[in-house]
Amino acid sequence: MVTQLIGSAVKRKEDPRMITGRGRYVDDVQPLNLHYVAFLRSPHAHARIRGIDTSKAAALPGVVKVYTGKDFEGKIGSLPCGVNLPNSNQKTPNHPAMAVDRVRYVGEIVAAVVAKDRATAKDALELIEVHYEPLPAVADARKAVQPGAPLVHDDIENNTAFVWNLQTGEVEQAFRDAEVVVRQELVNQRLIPNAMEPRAVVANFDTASGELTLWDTDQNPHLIRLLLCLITGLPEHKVRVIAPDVGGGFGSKIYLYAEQPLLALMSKELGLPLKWTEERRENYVGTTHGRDHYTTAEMAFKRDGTLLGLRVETYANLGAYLSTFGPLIPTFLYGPLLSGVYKLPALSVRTYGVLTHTTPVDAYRGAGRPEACYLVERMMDLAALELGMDPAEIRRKNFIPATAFPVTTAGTLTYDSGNYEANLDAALEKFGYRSWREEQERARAQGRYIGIGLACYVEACGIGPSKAAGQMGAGAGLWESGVVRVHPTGKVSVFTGTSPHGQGGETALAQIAADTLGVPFEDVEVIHGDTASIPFGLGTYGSRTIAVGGTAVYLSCLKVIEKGKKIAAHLLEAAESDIEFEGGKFYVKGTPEKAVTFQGVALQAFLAHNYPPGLEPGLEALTFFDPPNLTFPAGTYMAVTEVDAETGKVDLLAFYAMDDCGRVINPLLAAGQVHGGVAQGIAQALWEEAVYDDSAQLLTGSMMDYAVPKASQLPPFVTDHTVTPTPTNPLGAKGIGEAGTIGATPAVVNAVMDALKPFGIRHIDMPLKPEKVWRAIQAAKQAGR
Ligand code: MCN
Repeated sequence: MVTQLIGSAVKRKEDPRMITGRGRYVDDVQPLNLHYVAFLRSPHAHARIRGIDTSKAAALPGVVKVYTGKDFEGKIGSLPCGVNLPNSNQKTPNHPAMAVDRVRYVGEIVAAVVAKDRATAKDALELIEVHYEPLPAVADARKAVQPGAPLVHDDIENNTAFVWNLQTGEVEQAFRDAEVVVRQELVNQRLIPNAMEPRAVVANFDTASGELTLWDTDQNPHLIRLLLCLITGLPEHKVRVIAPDVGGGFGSKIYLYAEQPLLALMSKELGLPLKWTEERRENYVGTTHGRDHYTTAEMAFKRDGTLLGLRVETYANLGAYLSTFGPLIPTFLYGPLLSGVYKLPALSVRTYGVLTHTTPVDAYRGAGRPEACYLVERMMDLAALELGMDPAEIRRKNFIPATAFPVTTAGTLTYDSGNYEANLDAALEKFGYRSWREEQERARAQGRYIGIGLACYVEACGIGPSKAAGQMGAGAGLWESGVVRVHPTGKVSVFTGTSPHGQGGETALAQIAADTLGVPFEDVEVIHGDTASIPFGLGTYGSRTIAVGGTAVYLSCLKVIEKGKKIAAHLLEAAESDIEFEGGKFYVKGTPEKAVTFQGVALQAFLAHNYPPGLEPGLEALTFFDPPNLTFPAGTYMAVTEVDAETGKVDLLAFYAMDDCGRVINPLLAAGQVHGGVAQGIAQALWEEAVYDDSAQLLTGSMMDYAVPKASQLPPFVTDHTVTPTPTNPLGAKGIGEAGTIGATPAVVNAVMDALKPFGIRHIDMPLKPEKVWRAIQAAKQAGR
């Protein structure tokens, strides 16, 4: 029986429990005698703490203890930044889990209350008296580097945590040779990840055994355990971290935050199980943000549209402290991707990593790659405008040809495989590019402003290899573990070090295992997210579950089959070299009726009665897979927008995505990933932005002010894919989890700018809210355009 599960649109295994309300999230964990924690957070962006009086709060009935930063001095080390960028003069400020004498952003923790219930803990917060001496603050990265700007950390001059450079090819020469130079300042605004489930922690220290169990809504439980132990001294082998069902993360749940070590140590000291669940307003200030770049870009061309060079300078706002992977995002995950899908001969990138009095910034879906793609794809459209070329044709002219792969780009990455022209052709055909252009002409004749925007993205994901992490100065491996445990009845448990939190990994990994072992899909269960049951793993981010974790599972399946062949050869009285395996059966080559089922072999592996001499019983395999390279998915996206010239309102008429993530494991889930990502990418283009005022107060601190998109604002998406397998892993699969966020944003902005072309408007920074668009139209009209 060949099941052909790989490539099938199998429905998600996890859905029945999720959609019937039986998922189990951290907030559902209720150990006996559970107590609750509430955190007091700074209302000031920058202030000295002159004193904290906790006496009234401590006296409130039901309060167990009130903690301040002094209680943890010497007990919790600096919250870790896991990156030390080479050759960047990086300065990593001390990051206390709880502020002691100074606060540096609104939302920083200054005290904690432990109480018998949530309401009492919250009431007690209001009784804590903090004497703050407010200090000047700065929220904008460009202002923060100016002389005289308030310093976030006294010893970090100009608030500059690092300066990172990448230079390849003869950039200056490229600009001297240029016939046309396109120059643009671009804002890639700050975004706030909005996972459906906010962060939550339950810590339970068992005073008898000395073991700590930490339920944590995260994307990488082993890494959280490692970092937690490194800064608290808790012994790693006596700490169990469990990420049960996790309701989304989009990158924001990768990091070790203050709350995990604080709850761990408070639970240990009090001998009580403790729970903290973030409220949405806390989430807006206490959980990392994403993006926040100010960039100047210059692109050099010949008049025929040939790309000669790109020069980029970016001020990346990192917030008040360097988050766990913060420095990686605007550097190694950004600069190298600025080659895009193009033959770029010369590239120069300089990133200033800037500290400000704002919530720390780290990876948000796409993490550096959306910023790169937005820049490259906006610049290509601006060049097309300047050169009078069709946006599709200027891209086609500069594509890296399919014959060039593997190819090392000006971004110094070696792209594994790609066929960008075939993808563009398939896209233009499927999207009806030509007929939309005709529709645009008709609409213009009627005074309507329709715009068509293209973006051809490439990204780097399937993150490993570990060696690359080392070269980037990141203190983490990037391999993945996968265990395939066959039970005596032939049922299979798969243990993965990845930690899905919405992607459908339980289903996709089961498809890989079931297909490879030839067992029914229902016979495979995927287990993840518990350090006590799975081998060390690195988790889910960088769209790596399938390419890295899936490969580890696949290779373990092959090991199981290899051992199975030895057992089958013995049972069938044949030479091992004569045993074939297909469709769940071991058989003798040329004699398919001489066969034993996978289940029969599994049973013998455990009975070991009639068994090859010298062979260990049992049927289980473990693989740690460290990929030789990243994978480089690519694709063409197209948005069609209509701008109401009277109000500036943008309507999205259509959205199309043609992805190439190599071999697709589950087209339903892959399309789901694209849908979610596209919604987020569109939202950045049109609606979402975190806004700070001049005193570094977050003005968009709740869902009332921060425009998370609604389904009703989005058109139906048309998705399809081309297939260019990667040689990086035996599945041929690249990642798809972030593609939508990467390609959608420039496609939409390009579409709006195309609609505004008759007004002579070149560029408006995101988000393209009606007021901004209206103002640009008014200004253009007044200028007589
Ligand atoms: N898939 C496939 N074929 C491929 C690749 C992937 O069928 N060649 C499908 C699989 O079903 C797999 C899913 O797509 O389960 C995603 O796989 P992959 O691209 O390997 O990405 P990851 O599972 O590693 O997910 C990480 C990625 C990232 S980095 C963010 S951020 C993100 C995202 O996925 N956050 C998400 N998708 C999210 N989806 C939800 N619902 N919630 C989040 O927080």
